[in-house]
Amino acid sequence: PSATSLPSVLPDPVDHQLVGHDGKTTLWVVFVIMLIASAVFAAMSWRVPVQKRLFHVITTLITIFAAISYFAMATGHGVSVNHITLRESHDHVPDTFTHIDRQVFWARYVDWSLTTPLLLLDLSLLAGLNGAHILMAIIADVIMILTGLFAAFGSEGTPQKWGWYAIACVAYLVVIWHLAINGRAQVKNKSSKVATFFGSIAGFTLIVWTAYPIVWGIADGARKVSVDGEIIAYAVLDILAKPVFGLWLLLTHARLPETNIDLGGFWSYGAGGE
Ligand code: RET
Repeated sequence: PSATSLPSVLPDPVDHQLVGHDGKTTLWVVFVIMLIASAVFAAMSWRVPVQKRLFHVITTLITIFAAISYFAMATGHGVSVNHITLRESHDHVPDTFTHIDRQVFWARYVDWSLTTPLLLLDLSLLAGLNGAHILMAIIADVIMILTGLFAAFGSEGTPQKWGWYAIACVAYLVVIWHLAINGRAQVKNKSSKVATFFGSIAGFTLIVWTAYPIVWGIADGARKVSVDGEIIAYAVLDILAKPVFGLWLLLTHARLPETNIDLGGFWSYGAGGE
């Protein structure tokens, strides 16, 4: 064979971007943190009658889902490899190809599609949003997570990846709209202490949540960060968004009786009167 045909005989180079030791350790550590947080939140609910446990139930479920998802990822489940082909054109020789095989932990998106609606429910109930606005915020949120999952597996060099990402960002703006605009307007009907608390915890949520699409863009999108770096970044955000958020919410709920909501009906059915 002539020298020019050699490149096509050699296999294209493949860059394997996989989880390493630090990533694995981080996944296990966060699993344990989520487990402890779930136990603490469940224990905090024992001191209140069942009718008043809605925030406890929602918040404990959030960390339980996260613990399950982190167990999956730490043991090597809930992960797939995204095969990316990068084509390089040259002037006088045939195009060459580089391949990247990067792990995508899809278990995250399963976690987020269940936990972010529950986090929104916590905030919506605190603000006193009506059912219609809660439903729209949650549906926009689920669209955001699922289109984000499609973006994570989108092909390079087609509108797939960044197209899905853009759609997810629009859905995120709808979520923010419901939380920041409608939530803030609605919470004014509650006591000023509740309004102040909602302002703080919703502001915290907005900052933490907005870091997710930024991490995604740098790590998954542009692949400027290793898989381990991505795991560590999401670990920090997940701890802020779930255990820290939950502890703040439940501790404040315990000392601010104005945050109680009258659920009645199904929630208290058969639980006995006052
Ligand atoms: C993605 C990528 C596509 C664009 C956008 C995203 C937003 C994700 C968010 C995730 C929040 C997760 C939380 C987890 C709890 O622990 C899917 C990353 C907008 C906002 C709060």
